[in-house]
Amino acid sequence: EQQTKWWQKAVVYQIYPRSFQDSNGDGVGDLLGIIGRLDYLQLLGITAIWLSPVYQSPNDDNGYDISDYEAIMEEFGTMEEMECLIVEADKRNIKIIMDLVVNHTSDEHKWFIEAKKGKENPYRDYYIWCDPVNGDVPNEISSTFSGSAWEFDATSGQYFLHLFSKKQPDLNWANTNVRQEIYNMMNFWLEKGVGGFRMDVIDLIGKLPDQGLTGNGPLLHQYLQEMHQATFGSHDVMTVGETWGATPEIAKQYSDPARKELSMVFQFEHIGLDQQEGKEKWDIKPLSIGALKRVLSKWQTALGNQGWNSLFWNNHDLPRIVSRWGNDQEYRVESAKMLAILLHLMKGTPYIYQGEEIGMTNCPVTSIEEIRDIESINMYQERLSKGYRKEAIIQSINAKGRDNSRTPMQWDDTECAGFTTGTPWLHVNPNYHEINVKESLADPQSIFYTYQKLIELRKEHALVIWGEYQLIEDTAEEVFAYYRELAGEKWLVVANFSETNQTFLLRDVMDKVLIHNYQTDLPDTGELGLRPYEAFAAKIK
Ligand code: TEU
Ligand code: CA
Repeated sequence: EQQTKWWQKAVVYQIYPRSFQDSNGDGVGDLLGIIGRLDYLQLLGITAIWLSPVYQSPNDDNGYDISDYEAIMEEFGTMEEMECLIVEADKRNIKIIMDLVVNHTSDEHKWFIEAKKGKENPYRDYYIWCDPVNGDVPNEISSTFSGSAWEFDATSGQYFLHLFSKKQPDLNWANTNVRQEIYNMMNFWLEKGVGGFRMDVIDLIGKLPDQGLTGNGPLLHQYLQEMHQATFGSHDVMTVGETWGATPEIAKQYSDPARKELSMVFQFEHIGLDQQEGKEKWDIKPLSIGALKRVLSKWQTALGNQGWNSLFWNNHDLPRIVSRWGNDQEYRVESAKMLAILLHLMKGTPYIYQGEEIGMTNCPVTSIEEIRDIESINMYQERLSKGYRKEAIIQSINAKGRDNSRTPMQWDDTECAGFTTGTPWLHVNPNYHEINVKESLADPQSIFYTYQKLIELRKEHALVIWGEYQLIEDTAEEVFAYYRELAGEKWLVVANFSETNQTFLLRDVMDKVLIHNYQTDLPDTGELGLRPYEAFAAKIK
């Protein structure tokens, strides 16, 4: 068992600050609100917080459009409060992982304000400019937020590139001044004692836009090795890259320790399994459990010791998993626990997104006026203009829209779920009366205590960190079962990933059941009847 890094044992909790806890009644979450909830996070047992961006921003993309990397967004609080959060978290053995958004800035960043002044401006080449081609956009690159990725700038008669919103111009990473400015900023945060960085769409920084190439450009890994050397390489910190297109081979390039790049990446292969081939995220198809088993098992074994896995179902861009692949009606508790047990006993660093630990659900809307997310709003306009029916578009947004995961954290059953005493920036999910932290802490059978137990098991057993993974192939399609083994100790994890009764033939003899999402005894061998979403882990003889 190699020398274990702290982030190989960590469990990371993602906070979307805007929606976590408001402390001053303006309806927007803030840093003081987070500080006030650190004891809750310590009770859960997490050891790191991935903090979505808190830097100065006009909030065109809710903070992923940064106008000053070294100042705190006014609505979130002050730099002193940020430093206090780092200190208070550290007292509870919780590290703060900052969200590094350096593929692009806000168009209100001083660099872009300068760059737009003209072609001769020293900051012009901090961004990516192109002359029109045949009086039109330079090429067909499109924005993730609909439409062309090229925006015309009348002052200079050129286009600038934005892979996201028009207010998120892409930085030109080929410019050494840009890279040096980013490294200086990263060192500013490292010197404040942050525990590392989550790197937003980091696979895009090597783009070659004139060749229409966006992800995995030829200089990408050279930039990351340079960044490692210039910043976090001399600190014991964690770095996780958001790399939508990563395969295991690509993931090894990012996370093989010998390459001195990143600690790990978020891969999204499992996340794409309910998306129709060659279509957009909005065009969904039923999930194949068999495909999910194959994909997650591949990632469990393909990295070997040349990289490290991240494990997640949720984040601030994804619909809530219990609504997406569980059952958020009659089996909400059982299916949320099943999803947690199945994922958290796999190999890799697990990430819990705020509210996942209490089984928060999607929040369907009936009209676009209820939606805040720029991605959904732009898609709505685009699909309307293409003749899609409004009901169909709203249905897509209710299934996959990002606001599903951004409704305020549900703390208790008082007004606005205890999130704010003011008017929340985004509606609170009306089911907060039944689904909230207060109710979860008072119920020994709640989803919260399943997450707490899983985190304990990870802290107590090296097998969860280092145990070899082996999928059990000959099971019913809907039954996802695997072994973990280390130094002669063997665990069995079994999950009925469906709302139908299933059976599972137990070839082993169970020694001790470690966690189970139903409150009845399990036979120690032979044919098991699995109830809807039934899941357990057991040590076997
Ligand atoms: O997301 C990258 C990204 O491509 C996602 O927007 C994803 O493609 C889409 O949302 C699927 O629903 C990162 C951040 O996580 C996201 O919040 C930002 O909007 C985006 O980059 C731009 O910074
Ligand atoms: Ca506030």
